[in-house]
Amino acid sequence: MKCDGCAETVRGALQGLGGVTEAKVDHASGFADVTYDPAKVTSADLAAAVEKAGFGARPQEA
Ligand SMILES: [Cu+2]
Repeated sequence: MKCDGCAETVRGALQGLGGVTEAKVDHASGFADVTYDPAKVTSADLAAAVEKAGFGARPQEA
């Protein structure tokens, strides 16, 4: 991710998933902070959505 536009693309991809209540993406650090319902969506689903949007992702549990 290089700019806010990228962060916004990733944020939109994450928030488009069912079960995601909040997604915060910081292009400077490269981290996304996602609040989601684990009964509806998994971290692997989140990573897949980010990859589909054209970015790399590596799930990291809080
Ligand atoms: Cu960008």
